[in-house]
Amino acid sequence: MLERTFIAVKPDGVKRNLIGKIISRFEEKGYKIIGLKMLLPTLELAEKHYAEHKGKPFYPRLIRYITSGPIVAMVVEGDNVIAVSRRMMGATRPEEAEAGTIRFDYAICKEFNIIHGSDCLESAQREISIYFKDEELCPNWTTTLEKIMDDEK
Ligand code: IDP
Ligand code: MG
Repeated sequence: MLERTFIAVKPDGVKRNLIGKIISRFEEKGYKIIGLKMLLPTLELAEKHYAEHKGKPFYPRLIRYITSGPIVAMVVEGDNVIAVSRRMMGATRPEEAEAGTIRFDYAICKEFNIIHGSDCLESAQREISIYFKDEELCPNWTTTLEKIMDDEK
């Protein structure tokens, strides 16, 4: 099913100069980036994004972390992109992430784990609408992979 998901390179990923490498993983897979921007999350934005974690012991540190520097926010589109991008990211705790995943390759601690990705359709829609206005998205272009798949139909 064609889906959209919200992906962000977190402040530690930006500070470690990994923006390009992380964006590349999604481009190389064949997904289509239809929204992209760098921003410094405000406290209000961070609290909205991570509302589900409010009250948990790590919540104050999580909010401090995500507002500690710019993030690179993306909307990525593709077949089953929500579940597959979670697999590409790897488990929250990098030591549990499969070898070859983004978190396995670039992170060593569960707190500073480089990347965020929506975990289900509802979160994806909610998170995309927190970070992007509709008019900021550019869905109307065709990737080479989409063209190849179309031509083969
Ligand atoms: P996810 O990012 O894999 O979806 P969540 O459980 O939704 O993981 O947690 C959101 C973020 O909060 C994590 O990516 C990580 O940065 C941070 N986090 C999660 N659990 C802990 C913890 O136990 N201690 C510190 N930070 C945590
Ligand atoms: Mg999560």
